[in-house]
Amino acid sequence: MSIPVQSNDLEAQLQSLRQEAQEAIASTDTLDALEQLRIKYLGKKGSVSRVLGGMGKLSPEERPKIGALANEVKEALQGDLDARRTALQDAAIMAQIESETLDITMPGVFRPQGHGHPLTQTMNQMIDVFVGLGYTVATGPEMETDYYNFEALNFQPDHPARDMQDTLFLPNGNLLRTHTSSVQIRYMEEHEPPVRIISPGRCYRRDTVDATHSAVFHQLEILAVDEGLTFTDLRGTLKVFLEAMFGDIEIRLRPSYFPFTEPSAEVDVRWKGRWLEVMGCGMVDPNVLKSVGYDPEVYTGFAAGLGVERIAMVLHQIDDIRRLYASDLRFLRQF
Ligand code: 2NL
Repeated sequence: MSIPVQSNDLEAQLQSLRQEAQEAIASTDTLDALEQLRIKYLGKKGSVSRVLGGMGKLSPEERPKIGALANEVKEALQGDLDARRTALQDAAIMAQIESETLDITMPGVFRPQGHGHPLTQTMNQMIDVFVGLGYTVATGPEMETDYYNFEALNFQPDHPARDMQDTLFLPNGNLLRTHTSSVQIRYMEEHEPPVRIISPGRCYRRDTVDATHSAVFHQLEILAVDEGLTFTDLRGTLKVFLEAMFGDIEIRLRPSYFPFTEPSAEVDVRWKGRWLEVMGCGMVDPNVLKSVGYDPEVYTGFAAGLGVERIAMVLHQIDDIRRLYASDLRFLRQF
């Protein structure tokens, strides 16, 4: 017969266990170590369970007392573990906040603010005026066929612009577009009137470079096709456009010639006391309308074209076209 376990012994064991565990919990400073303590004291095979294992040897009267004490110790330790866990987690968050604090009073990294190139600015300004008038921006390829660059635009086979001296032809038989009219031909092929488009873009000519000529330059063309459009509509549209660009100025139209318009005119603006030629224009030649499948008995159209460099040079009093391509910041920063 085994000697009955004294309830005093178990009580003392539980009390000292509680004491020991509470000290251990209080001095733990990592969550991992805390978890190890939970396993050690409250786990299935932990210290408290081990003490309770001895209860079988107690007398029935003593069991409830020890059982109650064991539960009390368990709950107390669980409470201590929870409180300690919360404290450690809070401390970890505080440490993280502390280490990640952003000092918004620190001076930032200086990034110089750039701006558009004067050519781009001029181009955008012009596009804005026409978009405001309800025009759509059309773009197309810079490498073109003879058909889109010349034939559809009513250039005769022997027209001087088709000469190798004037146009950059490519080994594959194509060419670099000499104007953006080709874009408008492509657009008309795909759309029925009414047409209101502008075609801005880069063009190429076999020019010897000097103060006013560049082999690469930029054009903006304007095209409207509808029933009943007249030369008056053309003049009115150009007046609104040129006043938006140059301010309150007089304009003048002089007779001229283009293969793709009839009649044709050069447009001058009264600028700083002189007449300055700024663009060409005219009524779309019936042959051009026919080549895109429009009936010239039903529709009329007006068109105009200008060199963006020229407009930028007039507006900003730039004396040499080459300054626009030299990427000299001392020049570009002025705009
Ligand atoms: C200039 C003159 C002009 C056009 C361009 C055009 C386009 C089509 C049909 C008819 Cl699809 N005309 N464009 C018309 C007149 C003048 O440009 O001096 N450009 C720099």
